[in-house]
Amino acid sequence: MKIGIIGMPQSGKTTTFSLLTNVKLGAGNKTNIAMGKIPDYRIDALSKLYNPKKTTHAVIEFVDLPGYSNGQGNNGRDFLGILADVDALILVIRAFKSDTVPAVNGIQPFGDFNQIQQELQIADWSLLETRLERMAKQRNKDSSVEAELEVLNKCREILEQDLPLRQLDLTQDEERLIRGYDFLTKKPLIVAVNLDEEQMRTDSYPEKNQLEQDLLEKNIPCIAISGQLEAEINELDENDAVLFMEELGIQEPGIARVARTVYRHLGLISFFTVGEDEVRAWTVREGNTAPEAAGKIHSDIERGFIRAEVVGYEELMEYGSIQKLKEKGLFRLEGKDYIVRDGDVMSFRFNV
Ligand SMILES: Nc1nc2c(ncn2[C@@H]2O[C@H](COP(=O)(O)OP(=O)(O)OP(=O)(O)O)[C@@H](O)[C@H]2O)c(=O)[nH]1
Ligand SMILES: [Mg+2]
Repeated sequence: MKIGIIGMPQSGKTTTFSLLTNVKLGAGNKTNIAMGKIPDYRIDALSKLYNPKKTTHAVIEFVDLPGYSNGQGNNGRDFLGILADVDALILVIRAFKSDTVPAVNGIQPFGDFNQIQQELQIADWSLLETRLERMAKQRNKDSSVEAELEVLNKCREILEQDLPLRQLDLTQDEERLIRGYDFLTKKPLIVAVNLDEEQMRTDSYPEKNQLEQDLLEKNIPCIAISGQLEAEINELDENDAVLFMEELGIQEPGIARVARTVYRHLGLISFFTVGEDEVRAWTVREGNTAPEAAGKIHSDIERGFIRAEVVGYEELMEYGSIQKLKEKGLFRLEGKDYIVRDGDVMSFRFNV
């Protein structure tokens, strides 16, 4: 799972990347890649319960990209090549005011959103046109391209209406036909608006209503963050951090919500393994079966899968131990067709 972080120059992409991945970087206009933890109160609570030697969160790979430069140079092949490869996009939009950090087009969050959206649509459009031209030549020789051509024409209609391809309802078969194209406006998108302290306190920034309304209509999650404040919060010890956040009227840094929203937006869920050595979160897709979950740990466990021992996170926290859950009849043995639920605490019986 790889997530690209994009946005206008000097919007706070690298700051966001550093917060997500805990990798310290100076400002700089280059591509950075690192793994970031997905914050989860459940893994923290399980870790307190078991006091293991090691606690391991679910992780996602984040890619910090250079900023758009109003179509000058940066949107070249390298840039688009990296973008084609990611599973989802975080778009960082600048709202913060600063005398020292220049904003290319002034502070206009909705305007910036529209511009980036346009750029992505244009990239998809040129990909589509190239493909359509090539297919027009193949057409009389090969009839199998007909179905694909039909879907591509649907895509063209959407782009011609100035809309992202995400808005297009396709059947599974149709999806399969165009999966290989890696259209940018088909990728799940999450918007992170980067606010300054005053905007955070007053819960307001320029063009807020327009932006939020538009994103709501497009079903795109919009999360307020504050790069600078959250970097400061990171430097504090836990008690001071809590006090500072209380004072700001927030329960947790926005960045934690960004990470979790990306995770959920991609249809990902966590199951846990617990013990004295390690408490660990594992990532599976919604709808995955118990053997598929076992396969995340080791392919041998998937191959030799016999049964999964399952308890729910909530029940485990309520009763405090798996032994108690056995006594209460809340301990389950599940077979190979079992669909994993978010928060399942599992161990596997297998033979190899
Ligand atoms: N005042 C203020 N400054 C910020 C905030 N977030 C980031 N900055 C500053 O803005 C500058 C740019 O931040 P970066 O995170 O490097 O932005 P970027 O989008 O990665 O920039 P490029 O990669 O050059 O396009 C840095 O000097 C940051 O310290 C914020 O919330 N408030
Ligand atoms: Mg940067």
